[in-house]
Amino acid sequence: MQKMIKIVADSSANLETEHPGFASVPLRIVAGEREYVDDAGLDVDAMLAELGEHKGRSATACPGIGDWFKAFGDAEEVIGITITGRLSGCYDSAVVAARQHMAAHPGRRVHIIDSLSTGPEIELIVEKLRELAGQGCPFEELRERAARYAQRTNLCFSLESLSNMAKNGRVSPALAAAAGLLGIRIVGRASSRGELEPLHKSRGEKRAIRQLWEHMLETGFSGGKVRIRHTGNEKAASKLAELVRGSFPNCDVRVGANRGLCSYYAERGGVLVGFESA
Ligand code: X90
Repeated sequence: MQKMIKIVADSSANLETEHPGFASVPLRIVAGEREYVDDAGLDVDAMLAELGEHKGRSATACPGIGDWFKAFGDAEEVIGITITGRLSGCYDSAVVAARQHMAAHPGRRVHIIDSLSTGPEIELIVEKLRELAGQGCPFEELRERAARYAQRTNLCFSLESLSNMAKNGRVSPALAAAAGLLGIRIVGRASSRGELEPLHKSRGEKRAIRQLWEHMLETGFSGGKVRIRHTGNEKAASKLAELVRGSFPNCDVRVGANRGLCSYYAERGGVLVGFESA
């Protein structure tokens, strides 16, 4: 029997449910004495409510090397994928863990992919990895095909607040100030270098959703898969899904909620969209 390649992703992928061939590696959100582990046990709504009350600083922490070892387990072959290394130490810690793991277990193979993105774009790549691994695709080929697929996946978003991004040095205070204006949403995308790239300052949610949809079409969306993840904004997420289905009735589009890490940074109202382009 062909051995199964294990797929591992950090919790920014919003895929907290583990399966035999898949493990999620949690990031942490820290606010004063409180620490929230972004795993299946996290109550995201309660976390957001508590963070809303919290007056002091808050921050996030990427997984340690030991967390990655745990996720690799005793699999012979592992492909891991992380949030963009431009904004997080996740990729670096995964690479160190992979190197040590292979040194300790000769014959085993671990490859780590930097998604240069987060959330629902990673979700799409994980779906592809699982599909190919399930078909028995060999390790080297899986690496190559995943890299090729990732060239036609994209992430765009609409954010009502960038205050946690700015407080943790991940975007400029000037951009965060613009996002903080009443009714303004920052519509943007993950750049090819894996950074937050603002595209529009949209007035009102309706316009923001329109701009997301236009951006998708301009980027070459033509009815491929779409994964929409929101933080407390099912309404906007569903509206966008309707727009997509209006033009592509048979499109594979799914709407879901962000887990802890994405919710912390996307904040209430935030919508993240992963989509395939041609
Ligand atoms: O290592 C850590 O502590 C985690 C830091 C993560 C920082 C970025 C999180 C982004 C979450 C926000 C909007 C999308 C931005 C896309 C940029 C590639 C989602």
